[in-house]
Amino acid sequence: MQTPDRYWDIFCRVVDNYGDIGVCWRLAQQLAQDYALPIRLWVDDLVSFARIERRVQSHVARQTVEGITICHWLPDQEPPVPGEVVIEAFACGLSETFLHAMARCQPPPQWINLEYLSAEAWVEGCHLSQSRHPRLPLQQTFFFPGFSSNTGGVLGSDASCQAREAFLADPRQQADFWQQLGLSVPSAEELTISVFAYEPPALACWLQVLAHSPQPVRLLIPNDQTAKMVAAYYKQPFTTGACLQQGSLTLHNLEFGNQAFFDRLLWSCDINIVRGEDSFVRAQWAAKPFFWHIYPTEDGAHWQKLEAFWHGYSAALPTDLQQLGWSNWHWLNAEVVPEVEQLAMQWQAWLDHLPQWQRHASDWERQLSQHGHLAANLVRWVRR
Ligand code: TRH
Repeated sequence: MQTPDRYWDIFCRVVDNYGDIGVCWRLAQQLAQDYALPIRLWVDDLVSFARIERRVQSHVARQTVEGITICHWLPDQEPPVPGEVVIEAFACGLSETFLHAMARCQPPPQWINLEYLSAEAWVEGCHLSQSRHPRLPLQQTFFFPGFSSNTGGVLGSDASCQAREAFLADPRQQADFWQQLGLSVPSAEELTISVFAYEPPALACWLQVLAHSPQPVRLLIPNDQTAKMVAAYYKQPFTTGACLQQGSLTLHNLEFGNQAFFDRLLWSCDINIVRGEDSFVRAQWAAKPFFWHIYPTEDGAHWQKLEAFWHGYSAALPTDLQQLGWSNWHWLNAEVVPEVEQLAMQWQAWLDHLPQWQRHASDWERQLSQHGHLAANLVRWVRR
């Protein structure tokens, strides 16, 4: 028998992209900063991590950033003595060796499986459900983020909302941000849209629509999959820092920054296109109109997830706006590309209601915090 270490261990396996580490890093920081908890974050892919957090060195096996111990998680290289709380993110799978080490602890660590965020109804029934290990004296608890009081809530913090308010109230901070990007402050008539998506089949069609827009449009595209599509469409290089222009449309390729940079990008734009899980949540906290390009799954199950969220998100809107909003979320996610004329009409109809979308985004942001933040809910449950 051994006593568990004082740490909270978070295990993260990067499946692809940045969503898994994005969620784990935000959670780790919040637990460390707001609750003074000693956090060890185990990540199997430090290269991806370093892309969204510059202070992380991808070749260093153990390092400390923001007071958090970051360890390169290699097969069978887990801590010999587990921490008092073990958070397994997205069922990433703990090794047999580590599970046995957990089973030797007295008391055994609180083993929490942090699941993916979904607005689907079944989540409420599964949140905080428990499962016994088939052989070892261990029990895991499934912690489901979600959008109701019967779920774990979403990751967010009062401090970040206050930072957003301060940023939006301060033209100097905003000007500094645009300067950091090497860009001018957008003019009043210009529409700024951040585009952090995957590879939407309708992208080229939408770019054509925007190029003929009656007002100037500025797209800010982090250097990832969508940027590659842009390069292919225009048959021109579109790497970090590059700028392309067509008609009313200007496209800028942005270098990745850390999560605080990404938040400021969302706060600075009139409209945001986001994807995955963490960027999707941050767009909601940005309180700006947004489109969700959901992570597509082969079995098409992502449509249910998308519809479930849209259903809740749009519930307070009049029916005509619900339909208009959904039709625009739909083309972004659809495999079938619409006709340019059709998309132009749909898009313009949506834009004509921009003030309503903006009000709605602000209302939703206020509503979001009512279910408690995920980190707070997690800590409360562990200390129950
Ligand atoms: O990058 P994502 O789309 O990835 C994930 C994974 O693919 C995962 O397998 C899948 O299940 C999941 O999506 C749903 O996820 P997301 O949420 O968009 O995460 C991106 C993270 O990158 C987020 O934390 C914000 C961060 N980021 C920065 O920190 N700086 C940047 O400049 C940019 C563009 C993003």
